[in-house]
Amino acid sequence: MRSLDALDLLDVQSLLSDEERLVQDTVQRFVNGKVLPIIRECFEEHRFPEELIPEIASLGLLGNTLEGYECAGLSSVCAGLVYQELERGDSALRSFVSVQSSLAMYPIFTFGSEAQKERWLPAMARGEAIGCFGLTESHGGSDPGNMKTHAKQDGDDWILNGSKMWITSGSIADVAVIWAMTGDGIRGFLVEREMPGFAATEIENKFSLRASSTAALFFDNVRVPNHNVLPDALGLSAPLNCLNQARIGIAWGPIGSAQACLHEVLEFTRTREAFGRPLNHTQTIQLRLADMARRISTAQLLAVHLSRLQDQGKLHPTQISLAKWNNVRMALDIARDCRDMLGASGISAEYCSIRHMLNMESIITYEGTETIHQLVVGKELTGISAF
Ligand code: TGC
Ligand code: FAD
Repeated sequence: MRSLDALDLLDVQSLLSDEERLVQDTVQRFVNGKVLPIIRECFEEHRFPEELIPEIASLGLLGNTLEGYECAGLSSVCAGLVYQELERGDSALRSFVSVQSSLAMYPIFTFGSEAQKERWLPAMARGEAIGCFGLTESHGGSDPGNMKTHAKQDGDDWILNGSKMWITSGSIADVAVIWAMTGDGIRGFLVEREMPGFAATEIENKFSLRASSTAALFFDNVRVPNHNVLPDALGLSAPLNCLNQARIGIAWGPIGSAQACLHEVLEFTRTREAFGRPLNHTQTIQLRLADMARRISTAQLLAVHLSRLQDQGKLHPTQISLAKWNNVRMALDIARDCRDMLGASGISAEYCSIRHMLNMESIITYEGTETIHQLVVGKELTGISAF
């Protein structure tokens, strides 16, 4: 009997088109050749590998699903496979591409004026301009409708005051998509790096996503011209719409992390001996490995189905919440279990499981915590908002 691929027991590969496999193979080669050799050092040094941006851009990964403006126009499944492969390397790479594509370029593409699109999108697709997305504030990210950052019109300009916290790519961004309360409701502002009164401070000493840049942003009477306001974004639904895009990527990415951990622990338990036999000869170890394969396989099927629905224009936000919750929980549990199965070695950065485990502690929190997504599903089932 033929043997199955341990990282794809249900042969999800067979559900992919030739184009989808080509995209996956291309990013897989990039991650193997350029990311894996340096990522441990980046994590230890608390450094985002900015030197990879030109190649990420040349592969067409920035603004990957957008049409025109030098973007690749990929399907949702292709984009998902991109995120899966990047996160197999490290969540920091997926985070960077996800923020640039879904949270900075997407709102400009969807809510921006033609002049804003022409100015920013081609440069962002080429990786020559970096973007970030500022929604969360320090007093609480789960309830963004309660934001304090505000903007007031002053002639042809807006005066922006407030702050944002935990902003991926915040300190390397040329343009920040900032969501602020106005007299009419929440609006999106394109705040440029050099605007007087705008400051970004890198958040140091993170134990998670150490290879990612995360910043606090401050706005002290920043004068933003009216032509930098996103004309078609009004209300909380605009940033939440962007989050839908990014959360689909997060349903895919952690599959890559979980596969990396399982791959590592399969090799370790094959060669590590205890009580006179390799670990993988014991029932408990096999049971744990089998459970990982079960959970990865169901997450893969879920992700493919979710993206096919999106490509058909049939995806509902609650379905995205269910998938983000399920797939991140899957990867966090698997990374923690792999860390344990590696014994003491598992606490060393020589093995990737602890890095993925620590990263997953951010992924389960950002883009809506696990609890928020559970409550979204609860609301769908009961009709009652229990936030
Ligand atoms: P609620 O009253 O339910 O809704 C307000 C308006 O928004 C609409 N809406 C949505 N629209 C699009 N997509 C969705 N998923 C939507 N959910 C709701 C809704 O229809 C309504 O529209 P309208 O026209 O009637 O005004 O809002 P609520 O205040 O009760 O909050 C709902 C809740 C809790 C689900 C929402 O606030 C939420 O998702 N909270 C979590 C916040 C979050 O995810 N923040 C992420 C920040 S960005 C980030 O983490 C990036 S990490 C990036 C990386 O490094 O990869
Ligand atoms: P809180 O909202 O204060 O929640 C604290 C706890 O309370 C959580 O366990 C939560 O689930 C729980 N809770 C909240 N409400 C309820 C309720 N009603 N019922 C029960 N429990 C509840 N944000 C951006 O805008 N842009 C970014 O680029 C970005 N990047 C990030 C990068 C990293 C590495 C991290 C860690 C975060 C990032 N975030 C970003 C912020 C992220 O979106 C928020 O951390 C997240 O939304 C949760 O907000 P909070 O941390 O303020 O937690």
